[in-house]
Amino acid sequence: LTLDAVVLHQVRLPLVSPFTTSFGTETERLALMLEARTTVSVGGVSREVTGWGECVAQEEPTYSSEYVAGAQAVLVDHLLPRLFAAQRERPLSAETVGEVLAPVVGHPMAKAALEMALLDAQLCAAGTSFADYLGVTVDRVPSGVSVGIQDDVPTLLGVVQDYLDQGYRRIKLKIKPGRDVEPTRAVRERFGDVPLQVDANAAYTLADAGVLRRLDAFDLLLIEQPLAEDDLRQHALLAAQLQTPVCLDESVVSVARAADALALGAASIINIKPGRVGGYLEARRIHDLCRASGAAVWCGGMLETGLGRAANAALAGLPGFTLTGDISGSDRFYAVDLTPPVVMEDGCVAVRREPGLGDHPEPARLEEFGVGRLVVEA
Ligand code: OSB
Ligand code: MG
Repeated sequence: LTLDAVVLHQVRLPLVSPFTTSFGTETERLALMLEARTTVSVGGVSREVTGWGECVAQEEPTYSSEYVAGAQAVLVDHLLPRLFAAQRERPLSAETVGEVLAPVVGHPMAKAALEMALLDAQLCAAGTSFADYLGVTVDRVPSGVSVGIQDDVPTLLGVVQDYLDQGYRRIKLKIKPGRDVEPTRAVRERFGDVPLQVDANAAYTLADAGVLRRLDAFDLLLIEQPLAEDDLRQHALLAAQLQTPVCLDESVVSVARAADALALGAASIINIKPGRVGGYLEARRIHDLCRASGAAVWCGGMLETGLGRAANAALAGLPGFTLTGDISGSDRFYAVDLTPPVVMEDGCVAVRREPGLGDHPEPARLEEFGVGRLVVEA
């Protein structure tokens, strides 16, 4: 495949309701969408094929060190020039993008978006769906929902009730210090044995072990990322003090870090987010490692549009994804999406079988929500 140009589209999508985590409240998502214009030769015939990637960096560097403007800068100044130079030596493929970009340290979300766009182009050219590429055989995956921190407990109970009425199969509550034991207790008492887990987004320290131990009373599936991203050893110490299984999100940025986390006992479960680990291919490697090690994984989300959401649903069809993922419909975040919406039905999201990773953004939607557009030619 030859990369002829990449168009970086920035869009601002309003959220249907504010989303609050321990690191802040979002009312809209600034999304960076990559349009890769490529030339692919299939059976000796050259064709122009467009592939799309979604960068899951957020506007501010609060979930991780990446952020939209930084991701755009590293793409334009460092990643794209490396791909353009590499393809003068030999053809590019999604499977070799990782190697070409490896000399640039960090920036997994920016790298992931580029790999995704090339993989999408490759699969569209071949007429292959991402699910078929992965060897996924299931036709749908169970759908869990991540519930932001609410103003008060009655509001939280109303929001959870609404998601359960819609059919979501698992509830994840965002927590932070002071908004942890009581909201979790209230949801457990009101909704009985609903599958329930919590996500702290790194808001605690080991000194908070006493509070976190109180969550053991609520029979949670897991507690996600209680401590800071770098605190692998501290997570191991904490896990030894909790009955609730510890799951890592922010800490796991590669298959190597996943192996470290499992070996240290820092986590028994891993939340796999393709953007955080540098792409869908590294995500699959983490899945394979965990499956071989007997550690459960599930697919996380980053408020993706229908494009990234569909790709996540396909990934979550791999057999090691034994826990319900944050694969709610994209309509749970966006009243109007860039793509036709990904929908939850009967508690599941369908695995897409059309060519590529997901439906491409509609030009009219890009126009409507666009706040910036930059063309970078080879
Ligand atoms: O920690 O899983 C997280 C969204 C943004 C940043 C971090 C997280 C989340 C979510 C959203 O929980 C899950 C989703 O996209 O459905
Ligand atoms: Mg998380």
